Amino acid sequence: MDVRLPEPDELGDTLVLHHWDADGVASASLILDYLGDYAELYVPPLGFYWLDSQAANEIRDLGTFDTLMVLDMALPVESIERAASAAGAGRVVLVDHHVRPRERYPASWVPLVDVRQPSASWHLTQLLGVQPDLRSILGIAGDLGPTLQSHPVYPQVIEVLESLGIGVVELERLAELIDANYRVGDREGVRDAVFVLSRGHRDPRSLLDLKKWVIRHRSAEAEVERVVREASVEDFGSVVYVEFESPHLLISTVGRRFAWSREGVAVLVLNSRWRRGYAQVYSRVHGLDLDLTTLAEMARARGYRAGGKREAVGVILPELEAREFVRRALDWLMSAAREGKGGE
Ligand SMILES: [Mn+2]
Repeated sequence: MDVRLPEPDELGDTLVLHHWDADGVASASLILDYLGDYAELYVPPLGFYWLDSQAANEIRDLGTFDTLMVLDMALPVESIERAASAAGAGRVVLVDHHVRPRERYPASWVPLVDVRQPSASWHLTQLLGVQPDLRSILGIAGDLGPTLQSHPVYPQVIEVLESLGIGVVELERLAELIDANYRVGDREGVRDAVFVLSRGHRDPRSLLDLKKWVIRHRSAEAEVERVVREASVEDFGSVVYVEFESPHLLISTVGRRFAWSREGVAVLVLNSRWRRGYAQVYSRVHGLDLDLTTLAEMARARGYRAGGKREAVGVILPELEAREFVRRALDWLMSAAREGKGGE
């Protein structure tokens, strides 16, 4: 396939819709270098992997664009169509590294999707043909987390770090500081982080001391501690059920904490009151051979948004239907864990 990133004058006025995490923020900052004044940024409602009519209205309010560019987000095709139509954009460009369900894109779209890339920021650096900088590797650190050092791209990350005079620990800390904006639910903060990075990426040390990020990060961590302390926990042996309430995006952090605290366990977590009438459900196995994608299918069959992989899945569903779904999910997990290989 011979698809390339169109030149700025081919793209024209471009609305850049980007993911809220460190990779999305870093990628948005990189594209600003390329598009300059032709770009406007849009951060979708945090934590929702689809666009509703409210999002479409927000996009409409931003004006009219020639191109919609979607960075680092595998939104459903209908959501992207909805955004493009709200923006009046005739062209759609996808820059991404997520695995997507088998779907066909309209012929006018430019899908620059490469699932072998460690991050959208690294992918974009190559598409732009520029020297990798802090932003190129920030997305990698954010997305790969603790697996960064065993990834084939690691030597190239080190090279960039050496040129900047910082180490891996500082890079990981910086990705965490950027992520703190979305974790506390600060959408403006996510958008602002793009500009902060654009101004400060040559001086990473100054970013590490940025007070607003440090404070948000501390409050995100404090909320995880509170939730872990106050959650109601039911221990069924190989299945653990955890329930709490928080407006923060932290369910996967909490789920990992519980899952990694013992061997051979399936954890089911419910955030019973999240945002806008929605609850979140998250499940993760650790040292237990269970395929959780079945849970995601159960959720989708009920019309809920769900995604994930074999070892971890997430579901967003109406608050009022959450307990009923959780009961069914627990039933399934218990019988699957009993039949599974957990008892060896
Ligand atoms: Mn990414």
